[in-house]
Amino acid sequence: MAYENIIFKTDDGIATITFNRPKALNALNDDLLKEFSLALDDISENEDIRVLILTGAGEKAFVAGADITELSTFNSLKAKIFSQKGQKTISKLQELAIPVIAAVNGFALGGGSEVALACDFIYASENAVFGLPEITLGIMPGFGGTQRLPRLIGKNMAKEMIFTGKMIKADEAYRIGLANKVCPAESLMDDVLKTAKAIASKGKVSLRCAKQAVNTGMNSDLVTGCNIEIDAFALCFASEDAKEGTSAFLEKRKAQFKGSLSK
Ligand code: CO8
Repeated sequence: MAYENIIFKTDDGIATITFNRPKALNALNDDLLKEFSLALDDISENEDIRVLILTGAGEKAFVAGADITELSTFNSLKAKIFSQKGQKTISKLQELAIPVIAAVNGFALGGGSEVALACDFIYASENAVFGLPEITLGIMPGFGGTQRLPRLIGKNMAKEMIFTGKMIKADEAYRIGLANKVCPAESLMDDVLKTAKAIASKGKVSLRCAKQAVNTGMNSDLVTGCNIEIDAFALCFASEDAKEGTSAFLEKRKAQFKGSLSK
C-alpha cells in the first residue's frame, strides 16, 4: 500500500520505518498510527525481515508526541479510544517477533518516547531529547509511558520525569539506561545499521526465542521466567541453525544461519 505519513523500506532483511511528518516534527496523528499499524502487520507476515529500525524524517525529531492539534479536540471518550488504539499499535510493536531498534534522531517526546520505549533498545543521536511532557499539557502519558518507563529506568526516576515533564538530553538518557548508545547525528543510522546487520546475521529462530524469553520473562517472577527460558532454549534445537552454529564453532569457521521458521 502507498503510505503518506511513514516511509517503509526493506533492504537485505532489514526494514526501516521512518515517521514522516517533518513539518509537525513527526507527531503521531490518527492517519500515521493507522499506517504504522498496517506496516507492522506487513512486517510480522514477512519471514524475510529479520530486524526493524524506527526513525524520524528530518534532522530535528524522532517523534515529538501525539498530535496536539488532534488532542485539543478530544473529550474523555475520544481520548480513551485514541489511547486504546495507540496502545494496541504500540503493543503490536513490542510483540513483533523480530528485534526492533529505535534510532532516535532528535525529539522523542510523549508518544514519541513511548514508541521508543516499546522497541528492544534505543540508539540516540547527540541531539536527541527524551521526555514525557504530557503533564505540562494538563494530561498524562497515554501510550504506555507510565508502565514501560519505570520498568526500564526505575520507578523513582520515571516518576520524576512524568511529574515534572522535564526533557533530558541524550547523554543523560544514556546515563540512566534509557538509551544504549549515543552517536554523532551524522553517523546514527550507520551505527544502527551496523548493529542491525550483526543481529540479522544470527539465526532467526534463536533470535525470536531469545526475544520472547526476555519479554515474557520480564512480566513474570524469576522461577517462571527461567522455565520460559528452558522451553525457548529447547525450541532453538528444532532449527537447523543450532546444528550449524555448534558445528561451525567446532570446525573453526563462521556460521551461516539459513534456518527458516517452517523447517
Ligand atoms: N503535535 C502537533 N504539532 C507539533 C507537535 C505535536 N506534538 N510538536 C511540534 N509540533 C509542530 C509545531 O506546532 C510547529 O508547527 P508550526 O510550524 O506549524 O507552528 C512545528 O511542529 C515545529 O515545532 P516548534 O516550532 O515548536 O519547534 P521548536 O524547535 O521551537 O520546539 C519542541 C520543539 C520542543 C519539540 C516543541 O515543538 C514541543 O514542545 N512540542 C510538543 C511536545 C509535546 O508536548 N509532546 C507531547 C504531546 S502529548 C502526547 O504525546 C500524549 C501521548 C499519549 C496520548 C494518549 C491519547 C489520549
